[in-house]
Amino acid sequence: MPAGPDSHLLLRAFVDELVRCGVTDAVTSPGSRSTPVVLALAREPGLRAHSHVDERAAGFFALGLAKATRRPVVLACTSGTAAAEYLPAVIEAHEAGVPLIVLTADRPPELRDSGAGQTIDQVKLYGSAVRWYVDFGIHEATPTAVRWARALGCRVAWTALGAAGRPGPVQVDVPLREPLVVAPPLPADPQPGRPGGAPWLARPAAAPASSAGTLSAAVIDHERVIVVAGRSERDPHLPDVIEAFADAAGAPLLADTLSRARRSPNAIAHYDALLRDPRFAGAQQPDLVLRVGDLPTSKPLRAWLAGLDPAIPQLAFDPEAVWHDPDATLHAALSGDPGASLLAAAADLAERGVARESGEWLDAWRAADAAAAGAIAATIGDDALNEPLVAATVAAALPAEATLFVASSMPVRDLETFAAVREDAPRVLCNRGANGIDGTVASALGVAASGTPTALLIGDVALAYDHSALGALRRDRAGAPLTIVLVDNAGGGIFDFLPVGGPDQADVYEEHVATPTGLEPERIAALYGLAYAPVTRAGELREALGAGAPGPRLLHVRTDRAANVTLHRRVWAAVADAL
Ligand SMILES: Cc1ncc(C[n+]2csc(CCOP(=O)(O)OP(=O)(O)O)c2C)c(N)n1
Repeated sequence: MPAGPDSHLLLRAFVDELVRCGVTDAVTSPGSRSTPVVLALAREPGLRAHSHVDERAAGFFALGLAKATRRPVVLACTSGTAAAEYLPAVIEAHEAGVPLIVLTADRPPELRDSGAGQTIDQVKLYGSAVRWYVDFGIHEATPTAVRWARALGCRVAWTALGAAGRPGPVQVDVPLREPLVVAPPLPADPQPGRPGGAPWLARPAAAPASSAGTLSAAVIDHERVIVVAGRSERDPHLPDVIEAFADAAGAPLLADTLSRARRSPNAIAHYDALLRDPRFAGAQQPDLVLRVGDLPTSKPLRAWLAGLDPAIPQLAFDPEAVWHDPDATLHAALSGDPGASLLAAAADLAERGVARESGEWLDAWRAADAAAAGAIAATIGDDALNEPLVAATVAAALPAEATLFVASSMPVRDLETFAAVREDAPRVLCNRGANGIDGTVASALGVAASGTPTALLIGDVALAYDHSALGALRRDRAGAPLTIVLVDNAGGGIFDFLPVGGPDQADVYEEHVATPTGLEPERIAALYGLAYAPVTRAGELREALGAGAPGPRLLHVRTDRAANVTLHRRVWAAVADAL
């Protein structure tokens, strides 16, 4: 009966192929059943193996690392509830299109449904949130079986990278029989990999499809084109191309910071505040809308797009058929690759002499954006920190080579509203697939583990939720280049904007909705060995963020929830006045 050495040989070949397909990182969690999987990963010279005690944190750490490196990251855990702890990260990866390879160690079939310890039904554990579920099975390590394991490794990697249409998570359930540990050395590989480090099964990239023809024809037929750019994390060249296209089309570019395109002369930074003004929103009607990436978070922007005359064509790139169209406004979901299509369309427009660089339409948006910027600056000030000023300062002060991870709730909204246009804007990442506040710290740690200096802008409830992920710092000999900027308004500040409170429900509201945590950030920092500093002035924050990337630290900004709502309302009024 196949057992210990067979599993090791097969897993070693499988992992070897993952590396040949470009995988560089794995995240393990402790257990005994998973030992053969963990050994195969940790002993593989081509992999960096990270360790997290808590599988929920491990999942989000891998997610952050996969976003930062744009490569699939492997997760490996033992059987039972350990595997279930990956679910939130798997869901986020599914929704956001992030490649993960989830290896769940399992009992062999004869130990299932028989009262054996730590055994649950792991078959298709993540339901429809994975691109593929596959059972590794238990095999004798014959040359044929090892060849199969090699091909499987490649299929798993290519599927995670989007071979089935869209990148995302893949689950490989790995049943293992005892003995789980075998004395080295292992027998020789019955089927070594292909020469030159090539994968067993290659998947040459196809030339990207283009929707350039549709696009340039649409632009030629319309004068008042608007480009809306939302979250897109995979193609590092996309912001350049969006910029070139908007320029050629003479189009204002409503660029969410998550698009990284808020940096060109066409970029309109303050669309959220501008579109809150009904006069402006009514007057500035486009005759063609083009969306690239996810739909931004801004409610006024979404409402404005939904409220446009249905005859106005709205197009969106959707090569992976995710159908982001909650208000059913789209006329066409373009199947071509956004980068290739926009580049070709911009060239086409230039060739036909359509290039519109500027004009009344774009100038009106630019003038309004400048007026909004002035009104915002005058209202939020530039010294004593408040929540909008924290977001604006972080966006302006981070070094260009840093990555900003931004938490859901007010941080992502404030960044969208208050970050200015910046030519060398740093990359911004956020868990916007399912908008959870869980796993934010672990995700940012994963980004930092890629080596990039990382700042995390986060609220106090989200920090309380996930600070245990920082435990990994105590075990990380290298020390993560992570700066946490904590906006501490003693509870979920976002709920103060919503009609969920009121004087009659104040007690229930505080206890069950706002949920101030009572945790002391200084103690959280001390627990995990982070440097700690309270920050009250924009200058201090700027200086701290600009100063390279020292070891992990927590910058603590205290704010007030009620004052924050008032300030936001004053900003919106000031912008409307300025227009
Ligand atoms: C896993 C999960 N649970 C609950 C929520 C609902 N939720 C959205 S925002 C929020 C409060 C966040 O508070 P905080 O992190 O302090 O940020 P602030 O609202 O103050 O900006 C909660 C609980 C969620 N998005 N995800």
